[in-house]
Amino acid sequence: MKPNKPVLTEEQLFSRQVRRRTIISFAIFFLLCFGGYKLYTSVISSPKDRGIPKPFRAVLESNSKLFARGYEDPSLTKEFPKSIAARKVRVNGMIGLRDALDTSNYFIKLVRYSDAAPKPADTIYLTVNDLRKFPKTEVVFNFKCIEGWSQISWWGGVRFSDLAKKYKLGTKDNTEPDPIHHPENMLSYTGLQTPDKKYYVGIDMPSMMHPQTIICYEVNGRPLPVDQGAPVRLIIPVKYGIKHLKKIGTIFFSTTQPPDYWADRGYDYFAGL
Ligand SMILES: Nc1nc2c(c(=O)[nH]1)N[C@H]1C(S)=C(S)[C@@H](COP(=O)(O)O)O[C@H]1N2
Ligand SMILES: [Mo]
Repeated sequence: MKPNKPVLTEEQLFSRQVRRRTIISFAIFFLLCFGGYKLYTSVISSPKDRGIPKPFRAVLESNSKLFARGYEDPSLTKEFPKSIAARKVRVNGMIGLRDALDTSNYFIKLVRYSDAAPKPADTIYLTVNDLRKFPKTEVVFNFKCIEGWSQISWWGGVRFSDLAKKYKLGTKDNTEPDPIHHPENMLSYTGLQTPDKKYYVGIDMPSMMHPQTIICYEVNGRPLPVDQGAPVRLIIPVKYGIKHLKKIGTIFFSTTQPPDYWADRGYDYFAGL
């Protein structure tokens, strides 16, 4: 008869298990150390590419690609895809929108600058159809109201700077504006008013000439509704909502700050973002 295998006590079983696990842990630890060491030596001794080991060069290059793609012109307001623009665009502020206007027979008045006006300043009258003849510029940006809400919305119209070039606006001598080469010839401000003059804003000329500033006749690809400023409004993404005057009646130019509805009531004149 064979002797029975000795029966292990619970304590013996437990310490055997601990021993086994300790050995496995150490084995994994040494394997990882060895792997790390191998990786290190293989990277260090790998062929070089312009002075540094190839794997380092690869990481460097993928980083630089990432940052090249992420670069954005800091003078432009961030834009978004149309697909995420709000379908129902929020309406806020109805000052100057009350009187019914015949939008089919609507003219924006562009008043040319004339200092101290010995002769009356000349005025250009534009219809929405005139504006539609210019290249359309669209902007999808986060519209921010000073009251604390914001919304990504999509607007279309004509760049104010395109109008200014065509009609020679915004300069002291009524020649074509060239803010980069002849900043001294630029007037300092543009003023805008609703047809009833109840809402009015003043805009510094650099913001007015900004490439994302548009004389806007569309929202979500359709003509502006009345409460959004039909037939034309200002969209000026570098400013808070208070400056985006709805229902433009008159646009004029000045060396001094034009009156501004919310600045008159204690808000910052520039309301920049
Ligand atoms: N004519 C006119 N334009 C206006 C206002 C206004 O009361 N009257 N409110 C301003 C303010 S405070 C904001 S936030 C925006 C709102 O534009 P929305 O109604 O298209 O959202 O319009 C601005 N333009
Ligand atoms: Mo606002």
